[in-house]
Amino acid sequence: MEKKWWKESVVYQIYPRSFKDSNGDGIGDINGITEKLDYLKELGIDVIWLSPVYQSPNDDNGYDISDYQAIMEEFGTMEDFDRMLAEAHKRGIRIVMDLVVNHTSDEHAWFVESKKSRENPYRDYYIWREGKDGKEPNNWGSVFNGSAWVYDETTDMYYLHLFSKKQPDLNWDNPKVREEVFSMMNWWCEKGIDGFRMDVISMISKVEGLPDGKVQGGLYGDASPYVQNGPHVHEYLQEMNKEVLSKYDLLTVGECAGVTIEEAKKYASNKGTELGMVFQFEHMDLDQGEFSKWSDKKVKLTALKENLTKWQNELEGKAWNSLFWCNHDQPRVVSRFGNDSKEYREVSAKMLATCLHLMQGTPYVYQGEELGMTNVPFASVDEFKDIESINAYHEYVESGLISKEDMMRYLCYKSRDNARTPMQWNDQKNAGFTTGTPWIKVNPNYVEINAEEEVKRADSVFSYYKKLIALRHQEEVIVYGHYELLLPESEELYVYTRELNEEKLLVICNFTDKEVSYAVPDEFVGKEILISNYEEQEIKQELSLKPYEAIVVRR
Ligand code: TEU
Ligand code: CA
Repeated sequence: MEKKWWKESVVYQIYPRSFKDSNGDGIGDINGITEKLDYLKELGIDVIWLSPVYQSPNDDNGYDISDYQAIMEEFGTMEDFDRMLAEAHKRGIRIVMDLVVNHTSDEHAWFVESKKSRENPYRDYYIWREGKDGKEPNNWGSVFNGSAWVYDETTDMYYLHLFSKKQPDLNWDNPKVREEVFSMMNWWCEKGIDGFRMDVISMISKVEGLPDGKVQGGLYGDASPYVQNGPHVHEYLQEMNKEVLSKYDLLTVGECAGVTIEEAKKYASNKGTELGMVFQFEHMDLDQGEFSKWSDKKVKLTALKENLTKWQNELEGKAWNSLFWCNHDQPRVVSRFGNDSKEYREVSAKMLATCLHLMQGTPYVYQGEELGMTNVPFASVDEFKDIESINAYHEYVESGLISKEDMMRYLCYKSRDNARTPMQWNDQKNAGFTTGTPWIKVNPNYVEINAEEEVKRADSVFSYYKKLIALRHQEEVIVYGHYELLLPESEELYVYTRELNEEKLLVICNFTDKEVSYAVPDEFVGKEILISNYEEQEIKQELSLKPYEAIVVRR
């Protein structure tokens, strides 16, 4: 397998708004990140993925960009950015930027022009269509609820927005759009950034004719078959590779909603013609219900194993995996796949970390995950800030599809705001995130769960992540070894091996709050434990695993 620095790295995702506020306005900022670089150095990560810091009216917290070459005022200045980049590089930490180019903000100069007239030179930068019988051009719903079309009086036409109304989709079929995007990317690369995480990049090419979608559960048609992995997406990414990516040494990861194995092999092929790796979401969708993500269904371990194993096996030697449990769009993993009770929070957070970090691929840690941060006890809908959560609440409750009580329960379980409350730095006011009023409430459990306490304590979740990250840097088998699943039928244990040349590891994870016994394969009996989340026990033939116990054994 071809070696690459980004295959051997661990990435840490920062959601700047919620990371660290340096000036008391209640909003995290770039200088706050610079202040905390030593904390990240201590954790041992190699790369930061920075969620968007560009100028934005913040309809979707920075994922609606009005100027790609300016920094959001609330976050600081371009000088602050340059200093952060230099300080990170000084510590051997690389910085990957979020690239949001499926859409812009409606306040971007291109869209302001585009709206002016049908003849405007920027008109074809976006996707404008005539109405059909006085209604929207098709039945597509937006990801953030409601129709995916907005009627614009000025020119008596509709524009497409797969996300919010303030996020009009760019028309990638227009070569001028591609040229503008590539030149902006080159500008950032020349500045010295180390890569891109590409927002919904699988959605940039739409099927011609924009056909109606199937209506299921909700009120609108499903656009995904016509916008995900569309007809020209690989051609456009190959062009991007040629014009930008191939000229620098970058980490590139495409956020690919709806990506299949076959598609992933094209996006992230080892040949390096498009991207380095993709984020796939199948394992994040296994606990969906009748109303897609709005559900409190629990995932079945066999389903989770089957899915992750498929990705491990099928991409090996052909493309590269990214590994994640969390990001700014997902609830906290310890509350979702683990157990966030007082008794089991720490041990289950460590078990989940072991399970993911021992796989093949590049692991991503989302801010606060390394502390075992949990979901948030939101008390009412007014406490949510996230456009997706607020819109979904109104659409489902007002249409009577979901009761108020059920919807609140689903939001507390799945809302993106679970991941967006401030980073818990210490047990002081506002968890040490800000001296002012935080833009979103702080999880009250910061008094017990916070970085200051965990950095000092040898058996904390933080110290455990630190060990896992260091292990990956030491052991090639963890990066490149072949993965094989054992016990596929077990609903209790996730067991797999990793093998490279003479090296072989056995990873055993108990996903339950009960003791479970396990018959260890002969070759591992009596062998050395590499890492474990309990007091180390001798590896006997018949192992008894404690609740949420995780053990890695070396042959
Ligand atoms: O998310 C893409 C995406 O597909 C979302 O629908 C995601 O599945 C959803 O938020 C989960 O509830 C990206 C960004 O990560 C997200 O923060 C942005 O809001 C979105 O694109 C639009 O830019
Ligand atoms: Ca601030």
